[in-house]
Amino acid sequence: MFEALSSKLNGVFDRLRRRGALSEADVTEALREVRVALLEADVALPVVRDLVNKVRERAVGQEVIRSVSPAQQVIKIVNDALVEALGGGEGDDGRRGIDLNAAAPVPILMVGLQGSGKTTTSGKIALRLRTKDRKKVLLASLDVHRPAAQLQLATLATQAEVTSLPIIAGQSPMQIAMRAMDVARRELYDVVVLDTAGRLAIDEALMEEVAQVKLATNPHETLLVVDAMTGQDAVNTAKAFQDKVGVTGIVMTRIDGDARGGAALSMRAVTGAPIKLLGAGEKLDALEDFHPDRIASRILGMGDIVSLVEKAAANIDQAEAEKLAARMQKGQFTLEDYASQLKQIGKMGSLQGILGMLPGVGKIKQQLNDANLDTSILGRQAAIISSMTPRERRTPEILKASRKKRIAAGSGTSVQEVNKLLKQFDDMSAMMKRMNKIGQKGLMRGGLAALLPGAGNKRPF
Ligand SMILES: Nc1nc2c(ncn2[C@@H]2O[C@H](COP(=O)(O)OP(=O)(O)OP(=O)(O)O)[C@@H](O)[C@H]2O)c(=O)[nH]1
Ligand SMILES: [Mg+2]
Repeated sequence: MFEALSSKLNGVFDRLRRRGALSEADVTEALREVRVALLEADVALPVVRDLVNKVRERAVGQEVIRSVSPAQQVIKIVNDALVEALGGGEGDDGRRGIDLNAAAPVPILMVGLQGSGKTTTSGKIALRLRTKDRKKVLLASLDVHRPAAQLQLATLATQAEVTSLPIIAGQSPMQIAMRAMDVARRELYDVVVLDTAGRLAIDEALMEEVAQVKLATNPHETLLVVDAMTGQDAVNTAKAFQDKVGVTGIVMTRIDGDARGGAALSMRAVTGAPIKLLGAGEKLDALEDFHPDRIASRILGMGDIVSLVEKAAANIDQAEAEKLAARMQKGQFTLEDYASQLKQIGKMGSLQGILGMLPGVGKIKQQLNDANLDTSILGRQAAIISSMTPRERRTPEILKASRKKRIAAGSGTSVQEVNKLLKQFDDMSAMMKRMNKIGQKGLMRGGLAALLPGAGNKRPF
């Protein structure tokens, strides 16, 4: 969803890079373009103004003009300001999920406009709480306005393998809510998710009804579900719900669509409520944590290494990962291990998808799409390694010209490619030694990122 904004900003920074040294006028001009890009992406005007002013203040204070890499400095400043505007810097690492820190049963109230995704998100949250947090969850639909609404939630409950409150015809939303809490207390549920009917922000009576339910159930979280596709409207909606009902967090749905990134940026600033979760599809497992830093870096086209690592970690065979990590820690990482990491990367799916998350490649993703990069690079590197003898794999130092020639011929590649692979492997080993003390997680992260073209020596994070 953030691609449009991302490529806009990339254009701005490309120009900055080409210029080298920045004059103060350049900074002002860059900020004007950033401002336009943000506005075009539907970021609310006051938020844009704020961000631009902050960046200008900081940039001048840090003497961007005399910096060695002025463009990088501006990117950093814009990025930091974006993260802040997105709600970063709060909580542990700036990310916040659902807060369940209250006496059970913890009520969670779902509110939002018609069709924003409340019922689907209720199901997603139930699934997540049951599986990840091992909570006993009760789903209850207070939607008496749409005939099939309660059945829809019951179906989702079945899919998520949680209980839904038995439907009793003729009850009011308030009665259902009270019954849900009652059942939850008696049957010792940990969490009760109360799904409400969609309403129009301007419908006073319905807004009043949900406000009453809120008063009666005293939810620990009141989550406003907004559709990212509504852009600037999402901000107005959020504001109306915040004023009339009061919300503790926002769930932004349909980020899998081609929505513009701006809504996320304005949400927090306009409502004061943090974005807690993202809906990324119709399926029940399509629920993501909101990471301000990641979204900011995606907006800037600076990549999203953290989600890359997560994606990788989820696909890596755990036992193998642990074995690898142990070897890395002992400094015993060999080309054989490298080959096995290559295989893991193959499992992660298309390389294009992974590349898209790496710094600087977001904008060339388009061109990569038909370049068939995935199989060719990984396949060739694996072929090179399998053309080596076991001894060569263990001690690549013995690889001199003649051996390299043989390997190149054996793998159908060139000596150049063999050299490149060895160089990459060297960089990676060196990095691993440096990261020795950071622990297993850090090691895996470094190992994987170093494997990917272009990420190796420049960003040994
Ligand atoms: N692509 C995509 N579709 C979603 C997402 N969340 C919900 N939907 C779809 O949006 C449609 C409406 O979702 P619901 O969960 O019924 O929305 P609601 O807010 O409960 O609707 P009302 O109760 O009628 O107000 C359904 O077809 C969902 O499958 C999402 O994150 N991505
Ligand atoms: Mg619904």
